[in-house]
Amino acid sequence: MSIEAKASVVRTARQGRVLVVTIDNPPVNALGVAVRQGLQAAVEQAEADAAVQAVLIVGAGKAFIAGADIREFGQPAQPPSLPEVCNRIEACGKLVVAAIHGPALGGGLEVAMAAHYRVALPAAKLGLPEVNLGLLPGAGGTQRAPRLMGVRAAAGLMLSGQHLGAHAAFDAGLVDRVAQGTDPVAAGLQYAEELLAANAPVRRTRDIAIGDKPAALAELDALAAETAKKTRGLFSPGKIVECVRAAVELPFDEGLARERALFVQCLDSPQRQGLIHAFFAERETAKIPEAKAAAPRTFAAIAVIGGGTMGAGITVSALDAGFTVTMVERDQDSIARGQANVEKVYDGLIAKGRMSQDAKAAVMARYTPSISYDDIAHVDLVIEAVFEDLEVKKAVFKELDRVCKPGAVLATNTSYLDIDAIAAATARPQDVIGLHFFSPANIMKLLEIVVPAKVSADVVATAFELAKRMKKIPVRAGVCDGFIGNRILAVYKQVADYMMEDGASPYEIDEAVRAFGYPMGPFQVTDLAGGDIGWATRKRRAATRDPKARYVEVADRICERGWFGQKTGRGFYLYANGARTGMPDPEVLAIVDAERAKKGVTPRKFTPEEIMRRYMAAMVNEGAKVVEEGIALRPLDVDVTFLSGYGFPRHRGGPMKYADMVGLPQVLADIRAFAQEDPLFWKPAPLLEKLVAEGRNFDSLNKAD
Ligand code: 3H9
Repeated sequence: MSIEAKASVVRTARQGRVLVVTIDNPPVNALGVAVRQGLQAAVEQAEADAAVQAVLIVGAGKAFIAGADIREFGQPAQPPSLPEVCNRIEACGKLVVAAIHGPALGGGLEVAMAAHYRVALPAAKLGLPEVNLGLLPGAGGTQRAPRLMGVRAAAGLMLSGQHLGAHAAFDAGLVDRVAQGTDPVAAGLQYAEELLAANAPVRRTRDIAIGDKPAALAELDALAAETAKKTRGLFSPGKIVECVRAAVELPFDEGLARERALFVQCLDSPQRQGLIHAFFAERETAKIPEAKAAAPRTFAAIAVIGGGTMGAGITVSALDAGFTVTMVERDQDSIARGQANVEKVYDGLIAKGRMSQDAKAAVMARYTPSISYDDIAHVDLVIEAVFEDLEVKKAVFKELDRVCKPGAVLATNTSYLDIDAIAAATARPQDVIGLHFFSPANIMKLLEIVVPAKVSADVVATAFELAKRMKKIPVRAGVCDGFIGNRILAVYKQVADYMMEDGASPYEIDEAVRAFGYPMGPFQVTDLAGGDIGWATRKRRAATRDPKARYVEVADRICERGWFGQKTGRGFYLYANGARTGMPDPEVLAIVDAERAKKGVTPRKFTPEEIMRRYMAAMVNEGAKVVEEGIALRPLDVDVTFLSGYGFPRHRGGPMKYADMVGLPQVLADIRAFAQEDPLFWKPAPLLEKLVAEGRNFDSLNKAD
């Protein structure tokens, strides 16, 4: 790093008797090595200059400091370390004030807590979100936060990763004052001058005593148990509680040493790798070729065709993002149901005290029900969410083509149908795109943006802009049966079926998948979604299925009995008296046994590890095919699809990152071994073979331009 670069990321300027230290390291003032060096040098400068009586630390741009530079983790450490910098700030013999006007997160808040006084402006956001990255606050945060805000509140802040606004931070004891305005230099200088005028002492957080230690320790015991239960399988939350315990039990410096040791353990954990991969991957998915090639079209008025569960969820998403929405249904009864579906969401919020009647009325004022396509001639963007049938959708698009103004974006929410064929039903295929929302659409973060052959770049850019306004995580996908997510799902679901027929019970499979970190196993998901949906798809595909391909009939036998899962009280599990958690069903096991007998299968045992090896190998292999065919732009797009739409455990980073961590040679060896039993199903993806031959991993493709 050159001297000029070091100088530019941390600037100092004396204003009267206050040395203003400005961190200017776009985009978020992360604490990279140059910033750490600059901060330390600024403190030395202040100590050495007799004209300086106080130091003011501020951030340039929108943030105070967003934390350590996450990109440096896993790289060789470069001095000074952030804990050293924080200690140096705290030890300063002159008053140090931090003025916070934006995000002060992780290491950023740790810098602020090492300062002697803190003032927050209205847009400040304070938090210790390291837990979301598999880490703990490692620059004194676990020792200083309990001293400033109390043991319970500090542990809560670190375990939740939540951000506090200026007033909440003041109430919590994290800041000393809330100032008005947006200029941290003005607010900070005013505060520093007042402190100097009042002869305020240098006040070090490390010197604050933690009161009532026995009570605090008892609270921590309870919290440790609760955390172990709630964050099942996660490494850093337990370590955070240990650090807070050290803050109570040990002198400050010993507490810091304990924090350091546990921080390094977190840093070295695979969970840290997985979670940081997820953080960056979610930001990368929006970087697509079309966004560079074209600007989004302007849009404000949206139409949603269909008022079922999906249409209503999309409508709520659009209303929440501030758009006007016209919902179109085929008749009065259907539109009444559609409107009721929308209102039900808001009424639920009102019942929970999270929305007022007035707020609901204000949102619903932007909603217009209609039973005529002619009412949407003015809209800028249409999202079709009708029955999943190609002919039905084509008919809708013919109507849209007839009524919509030129330049309107026409989107379909299909989850697997051929969007090129839908686009061909119109005279304007350049305006037609896929927007695959996930149910419930107002809650689920994933939005697969499916790009058909003839769509123009500005329509793709518009879809990404819509995702941003709706606070969704967009992933660009190509057209194929099931796009990225459902295509891969179909394959690993098949493997689950094979294992069931070969000897593992559905309950053992679900348990192994949950132990891996999923909230639910595949058979539980089937019961939740409704077995009839998959059954209909299987019947539809029966004619085109390869007669040589293995086909497991257990699910069909279950559906034939009318057992469609939770909604019918019975599926793979039994749901007695409307229970939402199912119980294993001996009759299902008998059906599985009968199918095995029919096929002449002698059941064998599967360990949870064997189950997951097959499950993941199938997922990764199909993921590699999806990347190779250009259905997903990069492996990270597959990762984000599964993290935000399919419950893949975030700390494992997504299926492709997981494969990288296991090692691609291992995954390929597994696939080749399984291929001995069923070569038709287990065909190694050529991309996987190529990467292994070249000694590369999937991540090397994420970095390629
Ligand atoms: C830590 O502090 C550990 C310490 O306790 C101990 C150390 C010893 N580093 O999100 P955005 C990039 S751990 C590097 O789109 P927004 C981001 O990738 C850290 N880069 O903007 C993106 O880059 P690009 C604890 C970072 O306005 C760009 O900045 N802190 C970092 O929606 C804009 O980001 C956190 O976990 C970083 N720390 O949201 C906070 N942060 O343009 C993490 C962001 O190339 N950050 N980038 O895609 C955030 O929560 C949000 O970024 C923030 C802004 C709220 C700040």
